[in-house]
Amino acid sequence: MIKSYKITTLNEYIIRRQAEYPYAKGELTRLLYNVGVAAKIVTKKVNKAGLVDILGNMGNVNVQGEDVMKLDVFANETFISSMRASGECCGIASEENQGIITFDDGLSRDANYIMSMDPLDGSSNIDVNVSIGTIFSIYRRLSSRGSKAEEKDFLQPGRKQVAAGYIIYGSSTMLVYTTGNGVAGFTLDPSIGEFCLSNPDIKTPAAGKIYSINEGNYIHFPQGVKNYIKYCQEIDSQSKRPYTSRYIGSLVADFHRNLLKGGIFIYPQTRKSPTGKLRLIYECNPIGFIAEQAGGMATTGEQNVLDLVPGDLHQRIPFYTGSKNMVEKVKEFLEKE
Ligand code: AHM
Ligand code: MG
Repeated sequence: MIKSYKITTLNEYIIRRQAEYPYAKGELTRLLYNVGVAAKIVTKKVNKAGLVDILGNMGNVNVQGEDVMKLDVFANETFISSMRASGECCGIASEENQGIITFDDGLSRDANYIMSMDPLDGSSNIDVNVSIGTIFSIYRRLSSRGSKAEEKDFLQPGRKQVAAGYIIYGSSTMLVYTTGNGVAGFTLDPSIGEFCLSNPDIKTPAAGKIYSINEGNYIHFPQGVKNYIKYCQEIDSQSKRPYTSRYIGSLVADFHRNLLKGGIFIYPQTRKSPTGKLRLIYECNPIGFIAEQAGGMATTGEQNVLDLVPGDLHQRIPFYTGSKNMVEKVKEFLEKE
């Protein structure tokens, strides 16, 4: 007897969700579809990274005499061209580019959406075969359709996000996204080239046992964070402490693990990065939106991340995200100091 498997592909899922909104015109659907396409192209390159000479610096020449493009530059260009090709995006802000990129051809000018992204996050892990990711965030434009996208379109609070997600290039590639109605995860099946629904309606445990922070920076942390780390390491059987410390150094990978297992990710301000290291628009807003949609939360320590109004495209903030009880706890420690 032939066994049949019922799978739901990313595209089927997006189309099905669109049907839940009677006035939806399929614009966001097409945009998300193209995110999936770009993710597959980048996956292919990431998987080949150890085999071909793609890890060299930009400007290097490979054995065929071709210019070698660094993986992060490749990811940036792939997502930009995929968004341009969708015809549903009028501009992009990328962690890799100083200013915004506007798409001025006929179709894109009329588009309703803009995208902000970190095309390849976890740069220190690119060359060493450790999980890396792409983070994206989609907003409705504020400028009028038919005109060029403007910077103000990208400086909206995270609360205004229409969709956000990430792709993790790990032992398998996964795409996790939200449109504000729960979080769903898809795993790429390379044999059929499709993202298949693997984690419907992801909910993060309210209390976890993992804390993720670069403890090498301990000496530079605010006192409240130092005290919280000590709290995580204390013995207390009721709250299952000591917690486990896990830190990959790729936000996407650290967040993804904690999202599924329960935990907290912290990147506070340090003496080296007095306002924090992670970028509000490209990293914290999309991750914060997913955290909230999964039942967790994201804060700067003082304010909910999604309520911040970005001052500039590359603004950095202190970032605490993950299981609700754990984020509330670290906030208590910060408030005491
Ligand atoms: P990047 O955008 O240059 O890759 O930097 C962001 C990364 C995050 O993925 C990660 O959480 C953090 O930087 C790690 O920083 P550190 O090496 O200082 O711990
Ligand atoms: Mg990054």
